[in-house]
Amino acid sequence: MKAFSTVDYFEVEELLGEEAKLVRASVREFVEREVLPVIESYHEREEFPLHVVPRMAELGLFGANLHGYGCAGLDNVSYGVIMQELERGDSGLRSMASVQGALCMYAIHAFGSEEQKEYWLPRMAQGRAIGCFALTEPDHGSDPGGMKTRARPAEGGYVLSGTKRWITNGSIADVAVVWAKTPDDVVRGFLVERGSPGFTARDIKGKFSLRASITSELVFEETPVPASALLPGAVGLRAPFSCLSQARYGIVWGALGAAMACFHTALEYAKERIQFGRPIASFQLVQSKLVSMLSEITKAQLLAVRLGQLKDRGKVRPEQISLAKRNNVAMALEVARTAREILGANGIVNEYPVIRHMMNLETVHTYEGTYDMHTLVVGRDLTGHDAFR
Ligand code: TGC
Ligand code: FAD
Repeated sequence: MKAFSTVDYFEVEELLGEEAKLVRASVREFVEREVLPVIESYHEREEFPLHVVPRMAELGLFGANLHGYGCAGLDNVSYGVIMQELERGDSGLRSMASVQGALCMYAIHAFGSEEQKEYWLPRMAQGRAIGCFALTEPDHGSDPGGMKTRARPAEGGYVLSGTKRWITNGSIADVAVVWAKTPDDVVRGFLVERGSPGFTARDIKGKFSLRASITSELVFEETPVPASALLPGAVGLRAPFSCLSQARYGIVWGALGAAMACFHTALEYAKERIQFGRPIASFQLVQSKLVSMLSEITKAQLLAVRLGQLKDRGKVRPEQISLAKRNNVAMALEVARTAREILGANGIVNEYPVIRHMMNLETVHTYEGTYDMHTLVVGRDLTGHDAFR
């Protein structure tokens, strides 16, 4: 039985275009052949499988919905399907691609100079350069507007000082998109290259979640950057937030991939596992869990496709992305926990992917805006009252 047909109860595939179907097949094959056989060992060692980057680039997965500069220029539904298939493998894999494309390449594409675009985008699309996106700080996570990192004008450019934390791809990145405030208190974006004086990256170890992903702390101690490092079009918090909208959109689909992997594993397990002389799939309580999982996945699939269609028409609002990110990640986490439960003791070992997805989704629930932040974003949109402060 094919995994996708198992988790396509409402024939959502019919709503995908031809491009998206082709993309799904090729990314699925890549993940099944090259990622699934090795991902548990990378997870165990707390390493990212760096060797898959050239293949991801060859498949056009970096910045796939961006146009020009060597990017694939796919529609947003196809882009979403890529994120879904990557996260069916591991959230860390999708994260790497999200940060590279939706955060870093998008920032350069949307706010960079022509020179910056021509230099970085083809390199990043080809996987010859890796990027990271440094917004969060040790004391400013949900509230990035309070950031302490500063960019002081100096001869020929700026001097950066401050610390960024929880930065995906941090220590493997060739370029960091760093958000800092200038003396007029305005947030600006800078492209800081690896090896810049006073710039160090240290990995955060001991994570129980997203272990097959690099997460780092970046320190800038009086780091000089040339004037050409400034992203000219990025002025104010709106700039990093619009990058977040791109990445959150990808997560809406990615979470579906993790949920599908868990559901599929639980269903197959329930059919095979015998207790009280019968497959556990024959018990009403187990069926009830499987049906609830399927029902939530199906609703989330329809939400993702509709969001993609709105994005393709240029009609999507950040608040709609917030609602979908909040919903689909919470759904995936619940599906993963229920799948874990159906697997009994086998649910806690790495012979099955469920516990890894479940732990990964704890991060996905928190990064790119926590569940509660997105509740408040939609709450503000509905009521007109800001409940953040
Ligand atoms: P607020 O006053 O709401 O907004 C400031 C300005 O930004 C505009 N804006 C947006 N624009 C585009 N897209 C969005 N999503 C936008 N959200 C806000 C807004 O219109 C305003 O523009 P202007 O021109 O009027 O100035 O700002 P606030 O300080 O009240 O913050 C609101 C809040 C809490 C929603 C925001 O700060 C927030 O989203 N917090 C969560 C932080 C977050 O998501 N961090 C993510 C870090 S990156 C990451 O986690 C990567 S994980 C790796 C991976 O993806 O795999
Ligand atoms: P806090 O902001 O301290 O929040 C703690 C709790 O308080 C949360 O439950 C939150 O919802 C709640 N809370 C906060 N404010 C309010 C309020 N006003 N009302 C109600 N509840 C509230 N960041 C980057 O910039 N780049 C990256 O590449 C990146 N990658 C990451 C990778 C991993 C593995 C992780 C774990 C994080 C990553 N992040 C990254 C950081 C991530 O975006 C932040 O962790 C997230 O925004 C939350 O910030 P925080 O952890 O400081 O939590």
